[in-house]
Amino acid sequence: MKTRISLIGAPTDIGAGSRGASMGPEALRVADIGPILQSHGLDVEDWGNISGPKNPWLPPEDGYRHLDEVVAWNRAVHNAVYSELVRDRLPIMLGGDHCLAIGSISAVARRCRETGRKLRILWLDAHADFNTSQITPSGNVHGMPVACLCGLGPQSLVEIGGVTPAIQPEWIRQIGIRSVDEGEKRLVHAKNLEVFDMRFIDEAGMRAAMELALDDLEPDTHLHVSFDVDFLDPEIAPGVGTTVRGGPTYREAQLCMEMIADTGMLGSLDVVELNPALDVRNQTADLAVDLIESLFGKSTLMRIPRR
Ligand code: 4U7
Ligand code: MN
Ligand code: MN
Ligand code: MN
Repeated sequence: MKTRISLIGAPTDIGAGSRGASMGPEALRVADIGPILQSHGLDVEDWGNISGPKNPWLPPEDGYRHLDEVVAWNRAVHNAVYSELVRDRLPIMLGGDHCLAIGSISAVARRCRETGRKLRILWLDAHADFNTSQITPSGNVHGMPVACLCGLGPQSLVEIGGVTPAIQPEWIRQIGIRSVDEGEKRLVHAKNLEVFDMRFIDEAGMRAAMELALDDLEPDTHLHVSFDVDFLDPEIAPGVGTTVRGGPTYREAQLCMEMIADTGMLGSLDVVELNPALDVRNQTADLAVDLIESLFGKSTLMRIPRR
């Protein structure tokens, strides 16, 4: 059956440490995300943007910056993503900063509970996003979504999908990680998160990392990909607020996407943290769209026939 995709824009930088991720959805549309996916034979509906409170740009309070506004945006994302899943469509949430993955993944987890499907989450990111209000160096909620989804966070955020915690730490595989704060590192170890960090990718290669990350899928597994654009090396992807050097190259990122496509199990996607205010001629948005094409099965090279 033809893959039915729904684009949902969430134009906010409410959880970020710099302004501009709110322009991400429009930059991805300017990079032709919809028409390009359609050109590969996919059925694409673009729902336009959801809305939420403006960014008051205030300092953190009790370890969270803009908690009420972050909750409002995540409820809106949850509702929009959940509706598309119920319609049996594949939602692509166009962020927006990464705090919005609390809403999208809460919705996916809720739908998986209702349909009895196993859930696996690939977290492509330079960062583990496993901070809590006690240990965060910044108070920015985009550094906390994985912890919130695992039940470590304020009641108003952890309960968005109805059941707390939304997910178990064992359901996540993190790829490309290279910046983790001190307290966050202890928590990653304590909760036993599966992390394929850049050291692992340097030593074993992207292929081995992805083989291990994808090794326990079953025929009816729902695979969610949370793609933080700062996963990519900043030399190829400058348009993000929190660059960390030493990320995956163009080819490593392509292989990562192609191996996910090969599973045939992609069920939902976040594209977050793209910051057009920091980009150069929309190149990071263009690159993100190029990689998303591979995620949906465009393979760049022909296979050499074997005799
Ligand atoms: B992103 C940081 F301190 N860890 O918590 C924090 F380094 O969604 C950065 O992955 C978080 O881009 C980055 O503020 C969040 C910082
Ligand atoms: Mn992130
Ligand atoms: Mn990041
Ligand atoms: Mn970031």
